[in-house]
Amino acid sequence: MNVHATALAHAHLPDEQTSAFARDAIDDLSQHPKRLSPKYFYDAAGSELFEAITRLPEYYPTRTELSILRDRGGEIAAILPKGAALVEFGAGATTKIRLLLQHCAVAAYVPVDISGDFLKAQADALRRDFPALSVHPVTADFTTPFALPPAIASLPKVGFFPGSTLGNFEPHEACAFLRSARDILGHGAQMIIGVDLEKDERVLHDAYNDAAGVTARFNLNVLVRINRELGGNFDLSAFTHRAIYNRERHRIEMHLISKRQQAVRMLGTSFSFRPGESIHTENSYKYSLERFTTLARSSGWTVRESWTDKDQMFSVHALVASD
Ligand code: AVI
Repeated sequence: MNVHATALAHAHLPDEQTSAFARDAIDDLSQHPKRLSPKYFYDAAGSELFEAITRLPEYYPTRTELSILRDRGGEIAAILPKGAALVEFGAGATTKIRLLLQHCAVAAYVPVDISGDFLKAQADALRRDFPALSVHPVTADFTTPFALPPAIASLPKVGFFPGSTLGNFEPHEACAFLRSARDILGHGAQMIIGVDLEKDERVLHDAYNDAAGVTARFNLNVLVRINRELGGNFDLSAFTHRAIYNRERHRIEMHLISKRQQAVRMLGTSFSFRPGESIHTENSYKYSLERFTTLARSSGWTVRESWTDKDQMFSVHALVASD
């Protein structure tokens, strides 16, 4: 038995999701350099911390994207086909889609998310507020292929992917996601996507190292989850949050840095940390308009139109599937 199988055999894992988390955590902490996947930030506490991040004075992306959707929502909606089905990849709160819905004659809305309960609650609220809209939630991991509801088969499709979640993908993953979205949406599809832009390093640094320490708590939450869900014994006070801008790779990197020499146990496996050693927890890629256009083109999409705020902090693009 290899180290991972041994650890899993020792653990009494309640469900498939926990065992995937266990496998990934053990694999990733066995790498050099150590890492953990950002997808494990988002349990209930992590999702609340992320919501708190979006309200921080230093964290410009959410409010800037909202201001673009508010100011240019009419223009964006005007280029969408009438009677279309809007398919939102990774639907969270419905604040952003509402800014489009109020301007356009969309026939159907398909929010796609892994969290079925949350989706259902959001779908019910939308049905109440937009009685003419047919809402078809799909519970699925939107990064892997999934089937669209048969009810929207004959409608023109428009993808919606706000929030610069694309930036949390490695460039090859971003390309694979955009290709897969094109395959799912089909011939003639369009897509509205929010992408964070490259900018002054100080602004980026502050957005991911906020003075109130919310991003630090968000980052450390992955260790809280390992302790609670995988029986880990991480001492949270022995790790510190660090976010740096990697200029060559155009990305913010988030790390958890070990303050001292220490050993941590999880699922029967021990991991040792040197003082200053990092667990790399997240990348947030920032694009120039040119680099995003190139990425879109190489993923089967053409940029039809782009909107930015007046300070060019954030961008929203309308893409059309290339033939
Ligand atoms: C979800 N995602 C787009 C956020 C970002 O800015 O990359 C996640 C985040 N990480 C730290 N702060 C916010």
